[in-house]
Amino acid sequence: MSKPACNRALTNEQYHRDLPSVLEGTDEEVYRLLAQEFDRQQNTLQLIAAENQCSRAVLAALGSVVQNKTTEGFVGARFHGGCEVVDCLETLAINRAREVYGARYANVQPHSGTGANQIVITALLEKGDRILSQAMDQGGHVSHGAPVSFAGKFFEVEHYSVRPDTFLLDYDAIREQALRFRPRLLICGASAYSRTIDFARFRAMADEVGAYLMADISHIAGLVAAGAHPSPVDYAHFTTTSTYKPGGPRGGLILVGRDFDTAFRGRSDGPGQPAGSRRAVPLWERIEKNTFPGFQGTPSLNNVAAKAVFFKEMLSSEYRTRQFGIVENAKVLAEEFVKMGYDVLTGGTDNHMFLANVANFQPHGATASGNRLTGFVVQHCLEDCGVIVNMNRLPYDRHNARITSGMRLGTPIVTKNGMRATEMETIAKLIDRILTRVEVQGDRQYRLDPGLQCEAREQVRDLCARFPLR
Ligand code: DSN
Repeated sequence: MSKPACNRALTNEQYHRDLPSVLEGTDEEVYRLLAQEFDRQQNTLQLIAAENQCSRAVLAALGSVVQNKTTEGFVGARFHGGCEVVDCLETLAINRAREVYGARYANVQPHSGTGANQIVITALLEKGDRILSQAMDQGGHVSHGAPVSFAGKFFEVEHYSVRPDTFLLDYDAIREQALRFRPRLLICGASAYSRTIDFARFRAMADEVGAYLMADISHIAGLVAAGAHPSPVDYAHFTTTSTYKPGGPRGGLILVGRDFDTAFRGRSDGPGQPAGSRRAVPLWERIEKNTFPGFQGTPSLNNVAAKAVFFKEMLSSEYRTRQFGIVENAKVLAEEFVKMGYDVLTGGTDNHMFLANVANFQPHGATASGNRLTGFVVQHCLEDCGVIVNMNRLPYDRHNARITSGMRLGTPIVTKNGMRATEMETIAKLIDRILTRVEVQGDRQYRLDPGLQCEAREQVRDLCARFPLR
């Protein structure tokens, strides 16, 4: 009888080495698609404000055997054995996140920014409670209670808007709305708003109406960490963010500052409740219980490991300096568009992104058909030329979300790859050259000269070759 084969155990180094080749040998189709996506990212200009580019160290942490580990609960109170290593990883991630944001409490388990918001919302509210948040088409986020979202279905939601003349948040009007509507949760934070958010004013409103304040800083989380945007951590009861938007792995994060041990007040904890009838639960504990078992099962522990790596990067001077570079680049890009006659909302930006109303753009002598540009046409004709942006519905937009009048541009990735003011000027001129020559034939139809398309693609490829993925 032959002896059973006894394979020699690999070291960690050997096991994880050459993972792409292992994939190629196992599944060539997926391997090829991943390689194509690498080429796409390397050879086209990434200007989507919500996107960023994580480091190779973060990628390495994502692609490790930590992904195999299952457990529920939190460090020190797990429901499975074998957690001694992942406990250390999660503790490291928590401590680093707290240091990055000066927070008293950090929860690194949410699977996404939207998940982090849902955890906070359902930890605080009972069915039918009221939420006041910025409308999605006014720059807010779908997870803040848009009718199509989870929160929009189970809670009573009112939205606040930006001013129709300036497109700025009108804090006095929001306060009046809060006084009338009496929300139990006030949400601030945006995905398409280019100006500084006054978190202190939002907290004052929340206190005045007895609401909790949640600040979703996903888009500006890197800027906040570096001090390039004021921090909400000690103003909001809860600060949430996705971790990929500031440049880390996919995932979410919940932070609590000075309110971390404030006692939770339920809807039924008002007058009439017998004194001492309930144990006062601090806010952090409420969040933790609602993360597990309330909302999630096993955290993605490889993402938790990658978050730890990313939070260490966020503490570096290279990361912090880059956040100011992102803002500087966005300002230069916006100014170039203003100079060329584009309708940039609010006239510019304080952060990493800006919006332009392309329907108001009058190309010099182009668009022979007289049709107006739409966000859809802009996104697609730029993509034909290797420039990746997204159409965005603008406040008071006459188009729906699948057409839009807006173009949203952001600078996190081009800045990460080393581009500066000169390149922002080049990018602005390139986009303008395409948009002045595209022939708009309808809200979704256009014709682009193939010669121009080739030239533009060549220029983009050259630019990207000089500033490769880092
Ligand atoms: N929040 C979306 C955006 O801003 O594009 C992506 O998650």
